[in-house]
This record gives sequence, structure tokens and C-alpha cells, in this order.
Amino acid sequence: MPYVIGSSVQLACIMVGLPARGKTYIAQKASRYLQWIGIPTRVFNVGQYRRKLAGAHQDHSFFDPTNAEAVKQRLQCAFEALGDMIKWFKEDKGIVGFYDATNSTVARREVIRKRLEAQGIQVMFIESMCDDESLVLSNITQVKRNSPDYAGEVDPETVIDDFRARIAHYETVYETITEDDATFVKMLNVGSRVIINRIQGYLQSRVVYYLMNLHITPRSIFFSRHGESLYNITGKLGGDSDLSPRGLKYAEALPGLIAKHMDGQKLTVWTSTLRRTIQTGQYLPYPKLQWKALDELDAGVCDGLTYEEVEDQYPEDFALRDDDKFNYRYRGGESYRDVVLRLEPVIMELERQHNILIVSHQAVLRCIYAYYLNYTPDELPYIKIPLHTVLKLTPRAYGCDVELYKFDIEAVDTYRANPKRPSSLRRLGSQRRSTSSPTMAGQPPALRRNQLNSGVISSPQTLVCVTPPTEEVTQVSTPMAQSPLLQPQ
Ligand code: ADP
Ligand code: FDP
Ligand code: F6P
Repeated sequence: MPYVIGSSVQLACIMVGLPARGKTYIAQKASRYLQWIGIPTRVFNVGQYRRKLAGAHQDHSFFDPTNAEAVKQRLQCAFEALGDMIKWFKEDKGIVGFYDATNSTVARREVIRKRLEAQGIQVMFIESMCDDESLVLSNITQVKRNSPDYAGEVDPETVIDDFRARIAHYETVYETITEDDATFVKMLNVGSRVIINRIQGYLQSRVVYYLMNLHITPRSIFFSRHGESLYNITGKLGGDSDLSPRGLKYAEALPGLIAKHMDGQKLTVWTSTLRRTIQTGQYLPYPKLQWKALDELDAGVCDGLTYEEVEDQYPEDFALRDDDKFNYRYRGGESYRDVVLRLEPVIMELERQHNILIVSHQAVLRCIYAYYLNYTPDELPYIKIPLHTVLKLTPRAYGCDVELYKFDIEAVDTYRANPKRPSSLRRLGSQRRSTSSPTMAGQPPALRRNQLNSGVISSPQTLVCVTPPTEEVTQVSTPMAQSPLLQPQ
């Protein structure tokens, strides 16, 4: 890990900005990234405390700085959230906490800074400024309209007017960061200009570098495993074998589906350096890039063996892998944890890029998918990414839409369930489900935790339709942590 476990450095990232400037979006994304690389991170959203204390349905007058009673309540929420964050740093040994509120005055920021620094916690302010009125309006109509603050409000104009009045209240007191002795990063119009001040150390520079790579231009990210390989047919792990005849058929069919989705837009194809992914991408008429980092998890001495042979020849290792698949490192090879770390530059580049199709392997795609959908290390190695299936991810405000396109070309199933734990995973073929209720019951624990942290619960919806040449399309709007590939039985 780049982060040294047991490090005493703890970092509080204090968001700063008027409402609808992407603060929650930035905090959640950065938190997801840090968690994915193994750094304990959490977001504390003051809006959520406010909704609990004062109720969700407050109109703009609640945010009027001359409304003394509301100011008192808002301060109480702010300090409760801050107190919880400090408790989390102290008791749960959190490493990076995001304190998500407007923090719009120097006085408020100074109080927060002093309280945190008194506890030995580093403070970094992250300010998002935006003077692009059309972007702010689109943030209000696309995101704030769905906030619990406006639940039940059907008239979009009422929401827009009220939210604009809320922003206007904050504008009367807002002070941009000028505290020269503070550590801060200031982003203007989604990173078109970035100002940094007194950034130091690994954690701070990691966060800043990540933020500098973010963009919000709509795009699609496609994932595909290589077509069925000769090794897949015989159940052998790893290797560098060619595609089977069915795998080649998949390679031939893939361009049709992608072209339909791209409709003339630009796309870049990333493959691994192994033959099976290069052959899968061979008919795709787009620029291609081979990444060594996208090669399959290295099975070391077990490369070329079947699961049965591994169990036979390395019984202890086989059992250890079932005990802790994420951390188990093959002799002379890799663990899932190792793969996550080698994929970190891929993720950084993915954040910078636009439409991308990644043709890679079972373990590698699980790791990348886990980043987008916020899976825990425990869940990650059991995500189902079947052969001859394209996944389309469309990043949204606080999450990702996922669509699965399963081709009608047979392939073996390379998925091995863990016999030591009850399977919480379903086969792709039985994924027709109704998730129209945004209830959190019945979802994996990680989802519940994440949703509570974020303060945002979007309503998942499922659409199922059948379109040639694919056998089945499953489309699911998901909050960050939710996925059609990991479902309770
Ligand atoms: P806030 O927390 O500041 O009230 P949100 O995070 O809820 O705002 O707003 C989410 C929206 O902001 C998303 O639609 C996202 O595309 C957009 N967004 C993300 N980053 C930025 C940014 N740097 N400036 C403006 N809008 C942004
Ligand atoms: P959010 O957008 O996260 O909901 O007005 C925006 C808001 O945050 C309110 O919900 C929340 O009460 C407030 O910001 C918290 O910030 P302040 O304490 O600085 O007002
Ligand atoms: O079987 C296909 C394959 O890509 C192997 O090359 C690789 O070792 C394996 O899947 C990874 O999956 P798991 O971690 O579940 O064994």
C-alpha cells in the first residue's frame, strides 16, 4: 500500500462553497477513491444533520443569516457533525474525513480549524467556486430537485426559485478563502483553474492530484472481459492463450453493440497486453491502447493450473484464499490488493478521459468495477463479471448507471463461489428484479453504510428489455454503492 498502516497522519478535508457547487459530489468521489486504495475515509454531511434536527422541509428562509433561531439550529448541526467527525478520528482511527457543509465564512472556518488542529488533525480546505450560471441551474434541476429537502414538490420552478433564494442568502455572507496560512485547494469552474496553497505530504497531495483530474462531461465507460479463451474452456487459470471459436465470435459481434451506443462519438479502447484481450478488440474500429496494468491477476506458481489442481497441489494456499480472497497473494504472484494498487494509475487516467472501452480480465474488471460501485474489499473478489457480456457505466451526480448487455454467444462459466461463505451473489441470468423502492433493507451492509454516510439516497429503478444481438439488457440506476452484479439471494 502507498499508505502506511499505522501512520499517525489524519486529515480533515473541509469543503467550502455556495450551495450547488459540487461539494457533496467532490467529497463523495474523493472518499470513494481513497477507500478503494485502502485508506479509511468517511464523509460527514451537515445537511443530513440539519434534516434530522430541523426537518427536511425548510424553505429558503431557514438559510437567511438574519433568521436568528435558524442560525442557532444550523450552528448546532454543524458542531454535532464536527464532533462526530472528531470522534471518528479518535475512536475509529479514521484517516481522511470530509466535512461537507458550505463553511462560507472565515469565522466559521477558523473555529473548525482550531478545533481540529487542537486534536492533532491536519486541516485542508477544498473550495469549489462556479460562476457558470447554466451549470448551477443544471445542478439545481438535476440534483437538488431530487433532494429530500424537496420531496413531494412537483413543480420544478418552485424548487428552482427556492434553491436560488437559498443560494442568495449564503451569498450575502460568503467569503472566499484568503487565509494565507491555511492549507487549501480552490477549484474554479470544475477545475478549469486550480489554486493550491501550502499542500504538503502524501495524503494531501494525493487528494489534490485526484481532484485536479476530475471532470463532469457526460461519457460512457464500457467493460468487457475478453472472449472465451482456450484456457477458459479447460478451466486453467492465467496463461496467454488464444480465443476459442466462440470467443472469436464474440470479438466479431462486439463492434456492432459498441457502434450502436457510440453513434459516431469518439471512443478509445484499452486492452491488456495479453493475446486474448487484443484478439477480442481486433475488429473494433477505434484507437487502441495496451496497458500492462490491465493484465490478469498473476496466479504465480498456480498459473496454468485448474482450481482442482491448485486444491490438490497447494491445499493450504487454496484454503487461505477462501479465507481472505482479497488479501491472499499467490506464491510468486499477486493478491487482489496488489491488483488494486497497480490499477491506481488506470483509475486516475479513467477520471481524465471521456468514452472508454476496457477489454480486460475477470479479476482486473472486478477491481475497477468496485471503484465505481463502491464495493468493500470483502465483496470485490466475488463480483460476477461473466464472459460475453458488456457492462456500460454512465457516471451520474452521486453514482453510476449500469447496463448489462449479455450476448447470445455461449461461454463457459469461470466463476468459483466460496464454499466457506454463503453466496450472496446471483447469476446474471436471474437478475430481473424490481428495485423501485429505495428501501435499504435487504441490501449488502456496505450499501447501507455508504448511503447513510453520503446523506443522499437516490431511488434505484430497473428496466429490462431484450434487443438483438444481445440476449438480455439489464439497466439499473444505482446510487454509488449499488450494483446489479451483487444481489442478496
Ligand atoms: P453542493 O454539495 O455544493 O450543494 P452537489 O455536490 O450536491 O452540490 O452538486 C452536484 C452536482 O454538481 C453534480 O451534478 C455535479 O455534476 C456538479 N459538480 C461537480 N463538480 C462541480 C464543480 N467543481 N463545480 C460545479 N458543479 C460541480
Ligand atoms: P447540502 O447541499 O449538503 O444539503 O444549503 C446547503 C446545505 O448542504 C444544507 O443542506 C445544509 O444545512 C448546509 O448546506 C450546511 O452548511 P452550513 O452549515 O454552512 O449552512
Ligand atoms: O479463469 C479466468 C481467470 O481470469 C483466471 O485467469 C484468473 O486466475 C481468475 O479468472 C481470477 O478469478 P478468481 O480470482 O475468482 O480466481
